[in-house]
Amino acid sequence: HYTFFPGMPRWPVSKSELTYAFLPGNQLEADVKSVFTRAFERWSEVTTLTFTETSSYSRADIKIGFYSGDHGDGEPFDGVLGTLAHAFSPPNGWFHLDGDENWVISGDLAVSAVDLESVAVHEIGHVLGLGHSSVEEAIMYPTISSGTRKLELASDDIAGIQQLY
Ligand code: TQI
Ligand code: ZN
Ligand code: ZN
Repeated sequence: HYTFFPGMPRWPVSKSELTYAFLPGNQLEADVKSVFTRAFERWSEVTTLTFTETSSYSRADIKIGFYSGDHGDGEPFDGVLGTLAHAFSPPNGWFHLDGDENWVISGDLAVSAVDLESVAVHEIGHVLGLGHSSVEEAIMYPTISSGTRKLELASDDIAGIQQLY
């Protein structure tokens, strides 16, 4: 079953049009950006929320960045595997990915490779206010079998997000 963060934080009702931006300096390829577009779409399809990329990092609601090791928020990344990414509860908007992972966009999930889109869909759930789910099929389940991709929201994820928004 789905959970929320303590106190059930969410983005304000007045803010259903959320913006996101990529950390200036990350210089992401178009195919990396389209992974995030698709990941956001999965959540906008089942809510009244919309997600639009903006070039203003400072004004964006959701701030996406790839970082290595200690990056100043008290939650350092740890190199290959271990922690892959983290996101903070609303209305913080920070969505950080471990730049040391062997991120895969499409194709072979070789040993130690991590599927970017699967992680993005999961972290967006956190950015929106979902905690972890006990349902194994759920995107918000806290672990994923290595070498697999999990992209489809489960009915549990949908019930959780529709309770919040
Ligand atoms: N990162 C953890 C996660 O996002 C960070 C975390 C641990 C966390 N406990 C939390 C975040 C409680 C919010 C609330 O879950 S992770 C997976 C999965 C991670 C793991 O790097 O371990 C995914 C990130 F599910 F595959 F194991 C994304 Cl999809
Ligand atoms: Zn961080
Ligand atoms: Zn998680």
